[in-house]
Amino acid sequence: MIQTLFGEPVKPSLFERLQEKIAGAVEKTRDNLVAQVDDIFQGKAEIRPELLRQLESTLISADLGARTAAEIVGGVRAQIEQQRARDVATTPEAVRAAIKAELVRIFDQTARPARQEQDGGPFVVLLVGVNGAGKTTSIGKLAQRYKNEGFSSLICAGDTFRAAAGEQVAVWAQRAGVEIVSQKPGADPSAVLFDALTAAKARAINYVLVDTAGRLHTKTNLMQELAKMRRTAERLIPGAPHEVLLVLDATTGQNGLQQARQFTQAMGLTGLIVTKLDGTARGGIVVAIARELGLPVRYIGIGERAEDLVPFEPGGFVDAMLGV
Ligand SMILES: Nc1nc2c(ncn2[C@@H]2O[C@H](COP(=O)(O)OP(=O)(O)OP(=O)(O)O)[C@@H](O)[C@H]2O)c(=O)[nH]1
Ligand SMILES: [Mg+2]
Repeated sequence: MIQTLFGEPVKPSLFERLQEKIAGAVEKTRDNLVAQVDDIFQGKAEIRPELLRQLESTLISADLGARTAAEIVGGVRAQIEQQRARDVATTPEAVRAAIKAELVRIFDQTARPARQEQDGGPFVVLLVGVNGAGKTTSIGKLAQRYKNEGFSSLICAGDTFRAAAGEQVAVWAQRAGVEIVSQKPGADPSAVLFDALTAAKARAINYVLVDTAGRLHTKTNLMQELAKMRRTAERLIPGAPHEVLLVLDATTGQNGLQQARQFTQAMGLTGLIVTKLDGTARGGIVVAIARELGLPVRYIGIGERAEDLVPFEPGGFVDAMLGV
């Protein structure tokens, strides 16, 4: 915490508190990565090719993926060469700074503002993903976030498949104090969505948050069900769904990439929510996914409480991951 001249602690700003939370969540990734990077380069007068090969393996073990790791190492190599041309010795800190610059560049390439044109109707956010990824929890957290920001939202209980899903999302809705539209178990999710959008339009609600049942990306009929929900939204509200976010569990590592590809094909994803970054040493997956899919990460999940879904900010995330 920052101290003033007279020794009174200054309250950390919202940004600082957020940064602390993110740093706490990616601690394992950071400890692994930083220790290994320092180990590779510490006390080495010359950065020889085998050191860069070791760096590449380290990045791959943090789940950045082979292609992303190779790209980052390429960027680092170029920076080292530039320094050598200027007769500057390369320190482990400089290598870390070079890695950071590469990571931020990768995220910047995927940056894309959320669609805003709404024609006065609600902003519709659809969450999709495999079973247990964190969709329902993220819906609840988003409802709470929008509420805190002074927006109204309505939850569409679009998971009519899993028996307890409706109750689970209702608990979140109640906690956040937002409305929920649901039907009986087994109902057509598109029908629930139709009701939810009609209600939201009539009541001039700002956000409709649509929960969906978890599904394997390989199940064609279930992917078609999602496509139908998408068409329902399109028909009722111009420009909807404004966001189709794939919810990915960070702990599934590279497997998440394959899921993401299939969901992208079926659903025209606009972005990602990466959950369960707390307690995994595989935080690098966020970079790999953004890089491979060219999709922006909108939010990251760093715990199970309502406030544990935070907007993704590349610079802050990379700082937290590399401990700079
Ligand atoms: N630690 C941690 N747990 C999370 C996070 N997000 C979700 N969870 C937990 O993951 C579990 C599954 O979350 P759900 O939100 O039910 O997942 P879902 O995608 O809706 O699952 P299905 O509806 O079965 O497909 C719950 O126990 C959540 O509390 C996170 O960011 N961190
Ligand atoms: Mg769910």
